[in-house]
Amino acid sequence: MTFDAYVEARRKEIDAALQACLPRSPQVPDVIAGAMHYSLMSGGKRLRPILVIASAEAVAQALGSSEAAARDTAMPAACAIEMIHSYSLVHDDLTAMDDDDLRRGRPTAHVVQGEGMAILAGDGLQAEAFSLLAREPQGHHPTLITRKLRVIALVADAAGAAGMVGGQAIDLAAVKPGPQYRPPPLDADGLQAMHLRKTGALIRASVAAGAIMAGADDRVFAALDAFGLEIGLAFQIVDDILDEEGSASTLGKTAGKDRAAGKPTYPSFFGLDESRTLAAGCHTRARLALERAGLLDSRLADIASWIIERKT
Ligand code: GRG
Repeated sequence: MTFDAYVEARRKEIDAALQACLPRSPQVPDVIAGAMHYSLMSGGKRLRPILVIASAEAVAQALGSSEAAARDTAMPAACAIEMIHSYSLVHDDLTAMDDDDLRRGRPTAHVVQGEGMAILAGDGLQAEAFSLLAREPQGHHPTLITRKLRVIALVADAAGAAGMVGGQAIDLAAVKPGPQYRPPPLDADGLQAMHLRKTGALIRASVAAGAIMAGADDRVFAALDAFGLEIGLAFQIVDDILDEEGSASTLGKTAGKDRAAGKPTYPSFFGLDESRTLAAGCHTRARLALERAGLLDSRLADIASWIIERKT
């Protein structure tokens, strides 16, 4: 199967699983079910859930176990992480944050539903994600329960103040400092730390969650976690580059916003050429990590190239 066909197949499975696990009326009021559906089912790349699944498949490959079974076991984590990602985009687009009116080529949630309902849709998606992680896959076997608990803690850390929320807070404080709080300007290390948290943490957690659900041993887990860290950082460096170079029609969101807002980004610190070199360095280290796990021939290697060569 070509890589494009692989991505298409996984996307279809993930979209079907997301559709099936979204809460609906009468379990939840129609109005919030619709708002959550609008943002979750709006055709994103599904990079993070594909990473969860590909990581689980890679571990199954290393263990000589069933890749199909690994996919099924990892699917709830894949859906939960996509729900958290979607919530973060809804909240990031709010006027109090990045103030954007275009996302995935469509009007943003608060433009369609109003600011308050968009906040609630994000809150609902986040809570639903953790409910799903706790519920699925069902079973009482201690190994399964241990893996699920590990994933819940890992995803909570990646999504919370130590991860995505923390990174977003650094970003927000740099662009819109509070009336009583003005942080010191970021240096290059601060920029990297912000990116590792804001975007990197959830991507890293995607790889780790798939590995845990598929039963990776400590050696393979450590290598995959190092891989996740590198591609998480690379993703945000490439995103910064695309924001400078892209157009709204290709990106599906407003282009050139970072520079206009005076945001700290890789191109604003290092210029475009050096930013590309830094992303390539992450790619090299990511591949070395895969090599350590004996997984250089897995789909994870293709996904790393996809991130680096991304045009939209
Ligand atoms: C609001 C707590 C909170 C966090 C927001 C990640 C983030 C933190 C905000 C997103 C801001 C942003 C656009 C960052 C650039 C990197 C990024 C996450 C891009 C969007 O991810 P893609 O390209 O989106 O995977 P799709 O639409 O394909 O899912």
